[in-house]
Amino acid sequence: MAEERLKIVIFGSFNAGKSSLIQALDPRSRHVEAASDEGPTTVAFDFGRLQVRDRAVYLFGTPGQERFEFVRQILSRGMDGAIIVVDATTGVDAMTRHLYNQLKDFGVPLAFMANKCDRPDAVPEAVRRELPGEMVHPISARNGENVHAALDAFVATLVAR
Ligand SMILES: Nc1nc2c(ncn2[C@@H]2O[C@H](COP(=O)(O)OP(=O)(O)OP(=O)(O)O)[C@@H](O)[C@H]2O)c(=O)[nH]1
Ligand SMILES: [Mg+2]
Repeated sequence: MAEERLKIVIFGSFNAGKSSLIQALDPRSRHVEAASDEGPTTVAFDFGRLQVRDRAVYLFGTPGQERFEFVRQILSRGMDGAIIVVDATTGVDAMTRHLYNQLKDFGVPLAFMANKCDRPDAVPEAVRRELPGEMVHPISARNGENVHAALDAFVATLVAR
């Protein structure tokens, strides 16, 4: 029997922690980055792979910078689900809203990850309040806390469809 595959694309503002999340989920993941004033930034995409609930999950991380809209569009083709990473120390910003609106129009299953919850100034409850009715999982891509459980919960909703 052919193994079922799931393509999940990771979106979010510049610096939210998309690449770090994929790194935490798949330590062997690959990342195409360039130097910027704020450290390495994704200019093409991140790619990771892992097994979740008997599914081969393919993770594609997008660049957060606005000018890479065309890359996000290419990576979005054929996706089964989308994750929006939000920096829980800065909250839901204009870029996050823009991505959210686009993905809602697209009609793809969606979950949010409130990232950087290892930091004392992270406020995941504020992120959740700003996104009524949406799945919001608090995580830390840095120390890996809750990343697998959050992805597992999202994949469960995709499989149940
Ligand atoms: N404290 C803390 N820092 C984090 C966490 N996740 C990411 N960071 C830091 O945030 C910065 C950005 O992380 P990236 O994973 O590169 O973010 P990105 O969303 O891929 O960024 P772009 O590709 O440029 O849009 C880096 O300095 C990371 O070390 C986290 O869970 N906790
Ligand atoms: Mg990145």
